[in-house]
Amino acid sequence: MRFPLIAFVLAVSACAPKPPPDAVTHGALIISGAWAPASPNGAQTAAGYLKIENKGDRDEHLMGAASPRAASVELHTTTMSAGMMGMAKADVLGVPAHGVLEFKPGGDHLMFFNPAPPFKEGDKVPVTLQFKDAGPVGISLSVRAPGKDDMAGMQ
Ligand SMILES: [Cu+2]
Repeated sequence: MRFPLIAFVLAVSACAPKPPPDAVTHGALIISGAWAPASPNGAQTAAGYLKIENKGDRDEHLMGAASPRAASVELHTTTMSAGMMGMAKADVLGVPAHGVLEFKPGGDHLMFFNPAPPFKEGDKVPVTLQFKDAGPVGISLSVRAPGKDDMAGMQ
C-alpha cells in the first residue's frame, strides 16, 4: 500500500499555496495579513502592518498610502543607530519581482498621523496603497489588541 501514499504526497505538493482568506489580489500583487494595533486615546500616531507579495516578473514600488481615518499616512522604516531604535520616512519601498515586502512590528510599517477616531479593537481601517505601476489598491486593516511583542521598536 505504498503507492497511494506517494501519489497523495505528490498531489498535495503540486498544489500552489492559496492566498490567505483575507487577501486582496490586484494583478500580480497579493496583499494579506493587514492589521493595526489598537491605539490609546490621544495617541498622535498609530502603526499598521501588512504583507505584499509580488507574483509578477517585474519589480513593483509602493509610493505611498492614504486613509480617511488619519490626517496623513507615511511609509516608515525602522532604523538602528548607536543602539537607539528610530524610524525614518521612506518615499518609496520596493516589492521585488517574485518577492515580498512585509510590514511588521520592529520593521517597516505604515504610520498614521492623528488617527481619528483612535483605532479601537474590531475596527476596520480603510487604506489605499499607491503603487507605481499597479496604481491604487484599497485594503482594510483589522484593529486588534497589541501583543506584548508587537510594540517592540515602536515609540
Ligand atoms: Cu513610524
